[in-house]
Amino acid sequence: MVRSVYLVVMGVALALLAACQPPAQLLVEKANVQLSPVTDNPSVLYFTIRGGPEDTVLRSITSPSILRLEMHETVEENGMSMMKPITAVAVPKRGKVEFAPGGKHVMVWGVDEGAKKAGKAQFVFSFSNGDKIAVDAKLNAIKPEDGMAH
Ligand SMILES: [Cu+2]
Repeated sequence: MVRSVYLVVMGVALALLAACQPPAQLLVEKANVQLSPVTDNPSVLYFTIRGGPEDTVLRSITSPSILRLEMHETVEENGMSMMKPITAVAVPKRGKVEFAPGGKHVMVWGVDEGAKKAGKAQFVFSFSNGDKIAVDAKLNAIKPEDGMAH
């Protein structure tokens, strides 16, 4: 009797574990823009992509609030850190692709004033499987004094 109750409890626990597996759904999260304190200097967009049930490729990013966007990757070459434009980024199924400081990032030129006032801008991510994902990115102002720590 005790043993069969134990087995039932185990069965329920396993079923719950299986149910807790997040469904594989392509999504973009943690989108945020670090606004340059200098008007003419580019700002930077960072985010994380969660892979869906199939492999896909990030093809482009657009925004109605941004004049120009460019995907970049920071790479080491001959001991020097430099940025290279990239045009497509593979997103493996159930994988995770991070655009983060020191790696892949999106250069952002010309954030419109309305978006700056609202503190957010919408970006649309287009993938090779036809998915288009719109997300609001928070615009974070970098104070000039943060860049001059003395
Ligand atoms: Cu760059």
